[in-house]
Amino acid sequence: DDIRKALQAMDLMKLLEAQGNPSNSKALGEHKFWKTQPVPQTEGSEYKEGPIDEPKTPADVRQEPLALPAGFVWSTMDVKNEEQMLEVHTLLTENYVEDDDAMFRFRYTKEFLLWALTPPGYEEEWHIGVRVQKTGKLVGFISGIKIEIRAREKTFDSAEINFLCVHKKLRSKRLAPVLIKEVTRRVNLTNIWQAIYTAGVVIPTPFATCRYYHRNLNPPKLVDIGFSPLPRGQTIARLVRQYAVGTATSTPGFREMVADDVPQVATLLRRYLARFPIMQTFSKDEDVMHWFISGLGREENGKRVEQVVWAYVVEDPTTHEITDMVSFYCLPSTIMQHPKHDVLNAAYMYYYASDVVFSAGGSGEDSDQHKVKVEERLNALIRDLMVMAQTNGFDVLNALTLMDNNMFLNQQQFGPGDGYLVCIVTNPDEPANHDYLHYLYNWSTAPIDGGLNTTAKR
Ligand code: MYA
Repeated sequence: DDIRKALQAMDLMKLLEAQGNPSNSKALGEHKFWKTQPVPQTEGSEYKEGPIDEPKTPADVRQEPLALPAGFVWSTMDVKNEEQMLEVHTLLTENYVEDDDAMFRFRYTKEFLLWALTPPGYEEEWHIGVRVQKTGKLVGFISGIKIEIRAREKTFDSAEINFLCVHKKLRSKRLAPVLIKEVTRRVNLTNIWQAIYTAGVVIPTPFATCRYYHRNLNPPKLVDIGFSPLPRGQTIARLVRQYAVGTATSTPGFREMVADDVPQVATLLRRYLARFPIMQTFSKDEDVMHWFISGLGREENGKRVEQVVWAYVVEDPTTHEITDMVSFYCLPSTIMQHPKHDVLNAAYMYYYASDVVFSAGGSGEDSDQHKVKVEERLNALIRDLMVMAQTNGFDVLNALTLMDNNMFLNQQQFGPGDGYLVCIVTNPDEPANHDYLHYLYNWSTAPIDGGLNTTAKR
């Protein structure tokens, strides 16, 4: 009832959206909101590498929160507080990203959210909720964390925006632009003027377009739930054989990453990622500690903390140097309306790095011989990662068409998805319904061809 009453006040939203954007009142075309924002407006326009807005200082920024329509209030969320985390978790579990056919919905764990929202230097003020004033019910959320980005030659502090969510009953009321403007304001107040984010929707203007690929690790279940088709003439038993990955890893020295590996892994990762045009820098070792070690499962105060990240290294058996690292994170999806299964245990490829790319190969780095060597090492690493994912009970390993992934996706039998979330398509030549798009706010940079070689992201 309260939501319904508050809804009546929501016609105000249209007025509010013009707040601070005088030009908005004239903007009647497509992307009413996005055309007012400092983002590249058209693809193919000239890209002068750098900020789009004129330089500003925090003193130029509106000091009070944006106005919400009557009946709603802002609420900064303390995700380290169990009750507040539960509220964010419930909102996302019931209302976050779904596929077009409403078969699957992301079901981030509380441990995942804590990991994703509290890296070193995170700002509580950037975890922003909207509540119904009367009942206190959380109905909207957006989050930012601080990360350092390098885009081509330039390195800058940035926000990474994620988990934008509006309760299903409040959709299409222009609440999202208010959340986006409020997070922008709070980020700007800390003298940060750029942001990076990904989305399944097309807005002005992506710098990279990726597609999700899926490696089947549990054929009977994936067929059963309609995630992947059973091709005519094919049997489950044959699929099981086709996708078997074994139970033992094969790279000598392959083992779980531990805290002591952080300095070496950090150096290797930075060097590897420096080859890509746009990346998160991981310039501090504590970033590597957070993103790869803090997410390991453990007992805390007698309670089990679920694992979020699975990270592995290859330690050279003779020199004891770390030559490779590879990782995935766990992001289950709710399977909606299935009699037998209610969760899809999905692993998502995360960062990896290998010193093989720096090894001399034949007559030069780009020689065919060198490429073969790189491909062989990466494929071996991913095979071992699949063994670990399957052994740990994951049904599928997902990967995007970024970094060096094109070197192993086909060989390791990843199939192209029909969306940014789910489903192995029957016809791989069919265009995807959704791509997974990468965006920068207030930063112009030439788009990256085919999405390859961008940074990975949670
Ligand atoms: S991506 C995940 C987004 N979440 C979901 O998909 C969950 C399920 N969906 C929902 O909860 C709602 O549909 C959402 C939109 C909340 C997404 N990114 O309020 P509206 C634009 C950017 O009437 P609703 C993630 O978390 C849309 O084009 N803009 O719509 C990264 C339109 O503008 P325009 C989006 O459906 C988020 C306007 O909103 C998105 O009720 C990065 C319509 O508003 C989207 N995913 O709510 C955010 N979806 O008319 C940007 C819709 O112009 C951060 N819209 O086309 C920018 C940087 C900010 C910090 C800067 C610091 C310097």
